[in-house]
Amino acid sequence: MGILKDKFKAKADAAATEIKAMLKEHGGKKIGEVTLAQIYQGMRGMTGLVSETSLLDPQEGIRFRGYSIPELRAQLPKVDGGTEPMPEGLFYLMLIGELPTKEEADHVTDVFQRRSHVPNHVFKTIDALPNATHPMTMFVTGVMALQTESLFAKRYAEGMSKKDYWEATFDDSITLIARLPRIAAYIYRKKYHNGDDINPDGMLDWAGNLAHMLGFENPNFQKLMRLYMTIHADHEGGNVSAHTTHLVGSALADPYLSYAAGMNGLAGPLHGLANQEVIKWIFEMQEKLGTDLPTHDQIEKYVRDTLDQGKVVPGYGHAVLRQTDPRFIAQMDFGKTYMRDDKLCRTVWKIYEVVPPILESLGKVKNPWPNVDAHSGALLVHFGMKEYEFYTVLFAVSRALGVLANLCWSRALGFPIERPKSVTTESVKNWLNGEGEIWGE
Ligand code: CMX
Repeated sequence: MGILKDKFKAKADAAATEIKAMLKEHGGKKIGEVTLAQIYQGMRGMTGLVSETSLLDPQEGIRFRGYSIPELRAQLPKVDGGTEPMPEGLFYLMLIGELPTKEEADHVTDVFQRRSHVPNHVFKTIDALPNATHPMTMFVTGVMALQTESLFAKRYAEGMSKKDYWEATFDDSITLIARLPRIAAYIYRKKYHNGDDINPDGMLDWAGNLAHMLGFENPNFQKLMRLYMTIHADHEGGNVSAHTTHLVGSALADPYLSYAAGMNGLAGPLHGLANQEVIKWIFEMQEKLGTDLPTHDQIEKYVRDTLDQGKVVPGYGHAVLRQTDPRFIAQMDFGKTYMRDDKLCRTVWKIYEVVPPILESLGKVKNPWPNVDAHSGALLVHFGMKEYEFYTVLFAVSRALGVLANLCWSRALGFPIERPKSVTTESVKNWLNGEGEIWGE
């Protein structure tokens, strides 16, 4: 077994023993109560999942294994001469539960490098799609084509024992993460650069190599990719992409199938696709107003028009967060360091002043503050990546780190198939009238 796998197994065995004892003693304890509104309205605030890799506080934002985003930016290992964390280090932290040393993060880089070869049939499958296909469709199709490589599927078909599920999941997860940058970059070059594909550089780290294969050699773009891949990786377990990956994985679908399912959810405009919607919305604003530096009043009018048309303001609001997303702040900090005078970034910062009071005034929006997607596109445009339909693919590559680390834990802890109870409105009405129970099978 590899070093990372050995460490993971030791941690997982200890955690499984602890959880077993905890459930034996406290398994009957109740956490909260479920209301009718929660059942009908997206299960908000209903605790129903275990996700070991990160925890979201509505006021403070995300913590990965206890570390906030500013702490991670300061404490995670960096490439030599680098300023932003290595996502490999975050993956180690989520998987093992401890901050890695530089050597340990470099080990993850080595493992990813060794496993990064993408078989040719994956490219052929992507090539079979029309060039107008949305990049997220190409990406998920590429992942599905790669599923031929699943060790989990192969070993399950051969009669693998339950006690080995974690190991096949672990191996598939590492291999899949290692290969995603190549698939993502291939799609970008195919769709927007006449198929002028760029070979990987065996000396680069995971995110640096992604920047290279996309065709951006500016060292600050590499820094951006490291930051981007770190902050988008995980947002506890209940968001659509994480929850879907977990749900599909609970049926023992292999990591390729589970991750692809989760990324189909990420491609929804209320979730990850919001990052493309933000830049599309700002570009349309610039065109409509005839300026690339709109005033406060012009933005306010445009926002009100958007709302009057029955649309949401993309990049604002959140189902759990109730403050400005620390991932937005980290990106604003990056922008103020490397592109203080960039007009698009300045517009994003002005929108940040304009939108929250307007959303607040509607009286129904629970969180008027910006989320991660409100800022990411402007940083990419600065370096020349204007093809906003591609942005969610970058989110998806990063999100693999969190959802697949989680899948390893779910299999190591032997979590069962997910199967919550649903009800019909008829049964709810009967229950309200005192004519029977609705719980239980
Ligand atoms: N603009 C306009 N209206 C908004 C809004 C926004 N940015 N955010 C919420 N609202 C509205 C909702 O549509 C809802 O209206 P109705 O009652 O008329 O249906 C009302 O306010 C209450 O919604 P909420 O409880 O505050 O928010 P939800 O938990 O239902 O939804 C989210 C959360 C993110 C889907 C929503 O805020 C939204 O649509 N935001 C814009 C899209 C976006 O940026 N998504 C990315 C989220 C981060 C990510 O996953 O990547």
